[in-house]
Amino acid sequence: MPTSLTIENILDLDKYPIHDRENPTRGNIISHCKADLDKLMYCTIPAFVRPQALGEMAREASSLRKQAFDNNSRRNVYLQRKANPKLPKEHARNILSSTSTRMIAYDQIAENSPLKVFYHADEVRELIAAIVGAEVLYDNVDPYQPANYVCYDEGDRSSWHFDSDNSFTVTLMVQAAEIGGEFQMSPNARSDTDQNYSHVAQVLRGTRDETIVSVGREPGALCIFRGCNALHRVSEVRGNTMRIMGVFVYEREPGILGDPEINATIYGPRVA
Ligand SMILES: O=C(O)CCC(=O)C(=O)O
Ligand SMILES: [Fe+2]
Repeated sequence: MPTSLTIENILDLDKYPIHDRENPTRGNIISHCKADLDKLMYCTIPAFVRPQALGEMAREASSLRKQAFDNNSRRNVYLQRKANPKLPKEHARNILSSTSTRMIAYDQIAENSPLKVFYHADEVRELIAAIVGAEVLYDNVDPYQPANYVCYDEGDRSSWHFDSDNSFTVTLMVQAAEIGGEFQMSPNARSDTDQNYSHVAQVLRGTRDETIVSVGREPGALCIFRGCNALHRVSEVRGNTMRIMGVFVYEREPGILGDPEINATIYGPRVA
């Protein structure tokens, strides 16, 4: 891995001149992405990261795979692991499904990793801020959360859920699975003011499949989505190629840390 990796080694700045605020191509990327995010609840920038940097990320994630925390659980869409006996069996809160992913935390990733160089680059953070309509964004300062690799081996999947903390989620497809590992979304499943429990339960029971879209992504694609209100899942991975996702956490306030109890469930007992 090169020791003095810069953002130009990771992104093709000729194709995506995001370092130049006056460049009309940057403006176009922002306006397209903003419009998609508003309308579809997600946007993607295809082939954003150079293949060589993706290769380095994939090699790093594979070499860290043995140290990853096997995050296997049964959970509801609100990321809770227990049913609520006061609510009916068929209530959305009481529908639990299995999830299994392999989490590689920020502290396990090399300082000079292309994943971290990408995450900490001002150009990237400022682009994302413009797309999500934030005046400024800050890096998360938790020891484990800011940038992760999430790996899916054969049989792994992430069941339907809403992301809890943030109004948007940022992912980078590092390596796709041979079969499966599809990112699916039911975009307007709830809103900030309406939990829409009956609709959510219908999606979970498979009776609202017409609301589900597949978000196609080739390796190198950056995806920003409204994971807080768009119900989403990753279908079961098949075949020998590990699905590797980079996941990034940006904040609207400086100095934000994760909740240690939640961290222990995501990254394992070593962080407790
Ligand atoms: O792996 C993905 O495509 C999305 C995973 C996910 O649900 C998330 O990062 O919140
Ligand atoms: Fe999610």
